[in-house]
Amino acid sequence: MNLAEALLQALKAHGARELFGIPGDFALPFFKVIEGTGILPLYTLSHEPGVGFAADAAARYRGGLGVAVVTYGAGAFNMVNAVAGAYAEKSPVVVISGAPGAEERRRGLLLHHQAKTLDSQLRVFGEVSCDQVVLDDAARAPADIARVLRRCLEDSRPVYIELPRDMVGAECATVAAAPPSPVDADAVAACADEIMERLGRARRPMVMVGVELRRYRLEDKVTLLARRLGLPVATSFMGRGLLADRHAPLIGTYMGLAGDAAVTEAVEESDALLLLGVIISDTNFGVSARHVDMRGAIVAAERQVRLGFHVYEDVPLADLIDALLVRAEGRQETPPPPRVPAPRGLGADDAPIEPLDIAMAVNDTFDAHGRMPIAADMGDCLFVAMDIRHTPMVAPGYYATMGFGVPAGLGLQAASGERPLILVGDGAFQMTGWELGNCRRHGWDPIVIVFNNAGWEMLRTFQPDSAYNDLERWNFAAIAETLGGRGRRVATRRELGEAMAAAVAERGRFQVIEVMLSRGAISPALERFAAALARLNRPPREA
Ligand code: S1T
Ligand code: MG
Repeated sequence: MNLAEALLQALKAHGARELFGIPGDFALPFFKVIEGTGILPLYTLSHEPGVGFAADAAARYRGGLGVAVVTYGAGAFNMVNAVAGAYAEKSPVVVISGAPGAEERRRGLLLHHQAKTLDSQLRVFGEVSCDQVVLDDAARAPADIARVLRRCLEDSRPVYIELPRDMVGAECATVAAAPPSPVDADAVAACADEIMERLGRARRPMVMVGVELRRYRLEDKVTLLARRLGLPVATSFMGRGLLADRHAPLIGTYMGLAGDAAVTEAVEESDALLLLGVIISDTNFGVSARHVDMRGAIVAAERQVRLGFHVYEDVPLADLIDALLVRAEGRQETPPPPRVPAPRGLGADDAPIEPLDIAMAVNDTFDAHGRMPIAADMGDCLFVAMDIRHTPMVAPGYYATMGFGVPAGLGLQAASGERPLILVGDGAFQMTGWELGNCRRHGWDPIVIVFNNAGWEMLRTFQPDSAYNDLERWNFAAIAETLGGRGRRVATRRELGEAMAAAVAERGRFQVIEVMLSRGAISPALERFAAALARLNRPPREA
């Protein structure tokens, strides 16, 4: 077997189910093997940021490997931002880049696509990945590949594989999966005992869940654990969409001053807040009404558990959850509380559309036709998503990059086979919305709601008096038609409801519903978020 086939077989054996990529001359030999062997299906897109976002979304949705394959230099550097977002938000993306061969490296010429040195790219990706390897030795390659793929899955972070083009055909042994990293069973037991003791004597214990639950496929187990322990559960802002489909005792999403007051009170007044797989970030905790006391919390993430002033190392979240389940064995499961109903019943009238109307239209559609997985971009569309019924969702809730939404929705459909709903602002659509032009050849048909408020509205909430936040009103509905989809511009609530029904009814073509919003119209959630930030960032009053 050659090295390229060994790598592809290893990716498949570790759970990868597709590749996203754009070829280039340094990667052509590898792409030829991809096409010739058919070991994994290849979806090419138009621009490498989209390749990275699609691979990231596939990884998040599956709780397993997403794979992005690009050429050296111009291709790989184009994708750094998407991989940085995957790193920040703990998404297990495998980046594979073609590269110059040994002979051409020695020739002493500056090579095309080269930046500062031939190793610059490896150094740059070292900053957005948890492990890296250059496959320049066929004898070492199987062990190197096994090592980085294990790290990718165990750390749930991107890894970087550089594949020199003269190594693709090198004879290579099959990749044997590396054994799981050692776990300190005694530490797991001691930690679980201490947590149970802490929860047992607390007045208001509760759980907050974050993205690691999806990454390590722990949603069912945590639902069972919360029910056995009788603990209410909130998701972090980034964890929105977690525990959807499950009968978890879910009380909502924590957004501090910007969120539901009852959820905020429950989280911030808890005297034993168990954080499972939550990223301790400013977007998850930055707008806390009262600073959440992390010292008093139990923070289980990144293969360690912090309790008060001490840390248990080498305690993977999955092992901890299993140990806690054993200790909660036999307890009477508490039924989930009644769900806070999401806003529904959009009026069929000629009133102009407000952002919250979009959530109502989506909830009505989900009620009538079933839920869809959601890919949301950065902007007010992400805040509107907080008022949409709980459903699996991928969004850049912490790293907060624009451009994620459309390619991520395509990655969702490739990975899940389900028709996704994409929420995207006009500014973000201008960045990567064009990837919709690839839907027809890949058989994708997402429904895309474009929030056209003719501006970078979220920035306007931070800096209202800047004119540069105004954008021209592009005609995204017309653009959709030219890209092979169906486009509808809607300005009233009646038109929005009708467009949603028509979009759901047509399969086989992507649907763009361009919602005309007035400048300055923002969702209640974004309004609260901006007000909270302003309040928290207000300079301390002079004494
Ligand atoms: N560039 C990229 C790649 N990501 C970003 N997050 C930004 C710039 C900064 C930024 C925001 S929100 C925002 C920008 C430019 C405006 C988004 O405009 P649009 O997509 O139309 O959505 P909406 O009008 O609903 O705001 C965040 C704060 O960093
Ligand atoms: Mg906008």
